[in-house]
Amino acid sequence: MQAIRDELDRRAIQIMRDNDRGGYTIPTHGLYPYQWNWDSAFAALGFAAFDPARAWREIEILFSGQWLDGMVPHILFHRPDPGYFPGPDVWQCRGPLPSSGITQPPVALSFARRLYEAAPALGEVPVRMLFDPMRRWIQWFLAWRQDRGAICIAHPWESGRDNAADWDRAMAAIDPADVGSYERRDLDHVHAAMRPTKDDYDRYIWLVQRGRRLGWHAPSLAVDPPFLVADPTMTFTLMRGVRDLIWLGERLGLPTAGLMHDLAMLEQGAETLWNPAIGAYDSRNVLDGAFSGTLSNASFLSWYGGIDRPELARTLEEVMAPLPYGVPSLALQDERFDPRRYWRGPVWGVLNMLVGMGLEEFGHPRGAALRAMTARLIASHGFAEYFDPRDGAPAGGGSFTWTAAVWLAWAG
Ligand code: 9YW
Repeated sequence: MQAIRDELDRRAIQIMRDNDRGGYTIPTHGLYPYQWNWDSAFAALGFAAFDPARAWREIEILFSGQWLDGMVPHILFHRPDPGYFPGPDVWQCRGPLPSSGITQPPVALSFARRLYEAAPALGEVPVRMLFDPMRRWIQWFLAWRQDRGAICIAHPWESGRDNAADWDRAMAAIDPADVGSYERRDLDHVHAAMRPTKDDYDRYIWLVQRGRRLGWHAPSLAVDPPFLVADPTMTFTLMRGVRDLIWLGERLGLPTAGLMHDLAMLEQGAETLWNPAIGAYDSRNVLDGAFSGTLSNASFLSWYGGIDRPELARTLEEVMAPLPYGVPSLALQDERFDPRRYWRGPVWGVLNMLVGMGLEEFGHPRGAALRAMTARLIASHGFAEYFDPRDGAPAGGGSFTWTAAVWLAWAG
């Protein structure tokens, strides 16, 4: 048993090293050749297991792409690579580094606390340097992505759950007829049955074109937004991030004024995402007020955010009962369930980890069970991007950084 664990540790470390581009890590070779925001935060946790200084470097480079208004982009295009679409020429953003014009779930805020706790002497200088940039990112979310205290996405890519069923109705309201022609590159790397559809991509690109037209100027983008959905992923990861920043600030004597108020607002916002019809947290379309009626893996992030809710534990039991490897990105019972298509059914190590960590912190036995399931999944099926939730078959890209990181930081 120990020999198997050691071998998996070795392979995970090798994947992290192979995907290291000198201070930042790509998610996987080929399909995703740049630095992605939340992938990088997971990568930092993975590095922390064997190279803590390198872990901080990952977060520092991520924040070196922060915009003047506080946003930390979802992709940093450090070096041109024609293998990914849409690249920097399509986004046309003017941050300090070439980047996308949207953000991703701010797990980096919380993982910074974890890095610090693991090695306080090493972490003190980076935390002091990053504290103000982290606060400014939080303020950016509250200024430009907030509705009734819940945090919204202005593009499906922002949630990190690109083609989740949560966005179906909000996406259907967009008419992308004038999107023009473009060439997808993801289908050169992965079978179309595992990827978002053309209808999805037309709308993803149409939203990018709108952002570009408006110069990625936040106040202009906020006028008549064509897509705005309050999302449990964003709301709970930011809530957790604010809690962890308060903890760091108190520990190091850094200014936390205002953060308690932000936290209270996010807690109220989370209430607006509780959908009694499904007994879980749900996405809410800000433009028409309707819930999406979707039980996803993000529906169970409230423990990670710091909120325990007994009804939710019952719903989680029902969703996990028929499946061996954890929380699916869409419940098996949902008629839209599609076991290989990205965020419409597959199980993802990173989401298992966030849900599981939250449950463990509240002492729910399900947390340890989820950790064991994730370990079994990776041990039997490798370090894939994501997995079929029924039998664990690997899917999407291979040798994936965040799956390696989940093994090193939590499951293994
Ligand atoms: C895209 C890199 C990213 C992840 C997202 C995932 C996918 C595709 O891959 O996004 O083109 O941005 O949905 O969560 O960060 O692994």
